[in-house]
Amino acid sequence: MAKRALITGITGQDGAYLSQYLLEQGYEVFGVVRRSSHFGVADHRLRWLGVDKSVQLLDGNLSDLSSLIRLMEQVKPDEVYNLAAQSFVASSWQQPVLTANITGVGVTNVLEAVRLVAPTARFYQASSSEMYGKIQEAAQSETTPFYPRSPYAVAKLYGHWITVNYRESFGLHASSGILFNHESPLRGIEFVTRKVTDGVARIKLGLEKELRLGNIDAKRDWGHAKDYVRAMWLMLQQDVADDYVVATGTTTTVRDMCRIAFAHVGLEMEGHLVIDPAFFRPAEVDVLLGNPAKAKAKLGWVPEISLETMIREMVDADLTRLTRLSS
Ligand code: NDP
Ligand code: GDR
Repeated sequence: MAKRALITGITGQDGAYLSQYLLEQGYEVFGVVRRSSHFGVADHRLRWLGVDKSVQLLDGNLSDLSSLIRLMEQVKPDEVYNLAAQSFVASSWQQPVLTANITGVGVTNVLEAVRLVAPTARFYQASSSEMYGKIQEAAQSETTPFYPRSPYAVAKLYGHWITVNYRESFGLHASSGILFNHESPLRGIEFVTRKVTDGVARIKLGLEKELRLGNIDAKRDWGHAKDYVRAMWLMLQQDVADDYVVATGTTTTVRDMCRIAFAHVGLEMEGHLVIDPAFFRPAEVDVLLGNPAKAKAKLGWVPEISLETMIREMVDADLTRLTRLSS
């Protein structure tokens, strides 16, 4: 019998790549979709990967426990991946209570539904390197203390610890993946890599002249979403649930990431890049650098796609999209 996976956040970047990966492994894939007035738009990432017809989308919301209980009864999942969240750090200062409710307490709703209806299902929580915030160690591992710097990171920290707590309290097979930034052509346009690759493509095509960014001195450990969803799956295949850092072990400034994108289309960054204070954050995470040694040793996981390859793939995808739109 095919294994059954239930994914919250299936319409997001990771949800799309995880669906594709699980379908390749022979899973039946179910996804939670929140109701929107824009019918037929939510599954655009699944369509991009050509998997929209192969997954089953079901109505639910992380803030509605009864919807999650009903979904667990209906799907009877072997594995539950909780990827849904208000995931944009900058928005979390504008909507701190919603962020706490969905990104934080929403995790408890999913865990409660699992505990009450599907207690033998394996559970994955999408935790974040943002929890390290003002870093307490040069390279962050599973033992590095946390210091969150945004309402988003505070909410994620709650989600992380409630996952650990349900594992320890109720014996759930609940794992927390502390994933560092991961990107792809399916990344939301508001995140810096995609904003840059879309902006560079627009400048190349003569649609825009400048690209406006905030703090380009910030450093991130960027990987590819395709590599990172494999690590999520590997965590749930272990006999014992645990927490893992997933990262490349290399950190790069926003400035240098930007330079890769401009260079790919033969343009100089200088002359196009404008620093705009509107994009600075009330509190910044200056640098993140993950130590993925545990994931390598225990899961046999190593990233395969470099930052350079990924940024070039993203620029090419944006050039294709924009060319299609304007033709
Ligand atoms: P996205 O922002 O692309 O996707 C978020 C998903 O959550 C979307 O499917 C969205 O649905 C859904 N969602 C939001 N609110 C609700 C709600 N109330 N009920 C049900 N679903 C909801 O995020 P990513 O794919 O990039 O990230 C996946 C997860 O991993 C997130 O939890 C994120 O915080 C976390 N993470 C991401 C990292 C990254 O670098 N990408 C790194 C570390 C952690 P809709 O389509 O309707 O908006
Ligand atoms: P982040 O990603 O906050 O790390 O969260 P984002 O790409 O938004 O920012 C990365 C860094 O770039 C700086 N920056 C800008 N960011 C944006 N979005 N727009 C700009 O114009 C800009 N200019 C500079 C930011 O200040 C920051 O330092 C992502 C999300 O996916 C989270 O959900 C996830 O948990 C973490 O990664 C790990």
